[in-house]
Amino acid sequence: MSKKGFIFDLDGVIVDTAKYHYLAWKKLANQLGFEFTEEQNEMFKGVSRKRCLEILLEIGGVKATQEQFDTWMIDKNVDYLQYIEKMDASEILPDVEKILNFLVANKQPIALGSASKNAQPILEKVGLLSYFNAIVDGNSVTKAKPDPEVFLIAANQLGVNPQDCVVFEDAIAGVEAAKNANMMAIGIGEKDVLVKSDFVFKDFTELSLEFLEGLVKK
Ligand code: B16
Ligand code: MG
Repeated sequence: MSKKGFIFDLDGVIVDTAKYHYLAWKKLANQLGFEFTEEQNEMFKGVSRKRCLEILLEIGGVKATQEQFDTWMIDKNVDYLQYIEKMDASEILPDVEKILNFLVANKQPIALGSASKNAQPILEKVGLLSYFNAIVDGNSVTKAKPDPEVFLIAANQLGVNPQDCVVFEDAIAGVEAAKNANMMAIGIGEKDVLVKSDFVFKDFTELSLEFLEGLVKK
């Protein structure tokens, strides 16, 4: 089998932390005196914490000083971390381990490519950290998805050419980032949302090992 690089987004691909991000953002919105809906939270997927707060304040029509902005970023994260603290392996999305085990068994390098600054502790909590040969997260990038930076750094750390990398993503901006990096993008989610993906699967239960084997051999 040839050597490919497999790069996984975290939130929405490996674990569903969007619900915890939502609760933490909603709490902040309520404290500032406005509502924040689950529908609005969709816009936050794959988006950096800083950009999320900017959008949240736009939704609420709230103007912030730099000091308030920085404080609210910290408040939201402190609240979010309380949810993360309670995470365990039961929160791994269906069949993620099946895919990771197959890749390890076939000696395929694996990287994480996430916007989250909390990626490492989350992987530790759910017990998946040891699968990853490289971790590129919100602490190591300067440009947010759809910029390809996060995935290009991951390919570089794996020692694999970008065109030989396969990215699993649940966010539109993430799929765009993968395509901007000249990589194959596999959308995890809805076909009519992740339209720029090369392939889309609702979740990993729909992605067969035969399909994966085909990608490795390509
Ligand atoms: P943090 P991903 C993204 O992770 C989330 O989808 C997004 O909602 C969140 O705002 C972002 O991480 C930053 O997370 O506040 O933990 O640094 O989907 O790129 O794995
Ligand atoms: Mg995501």
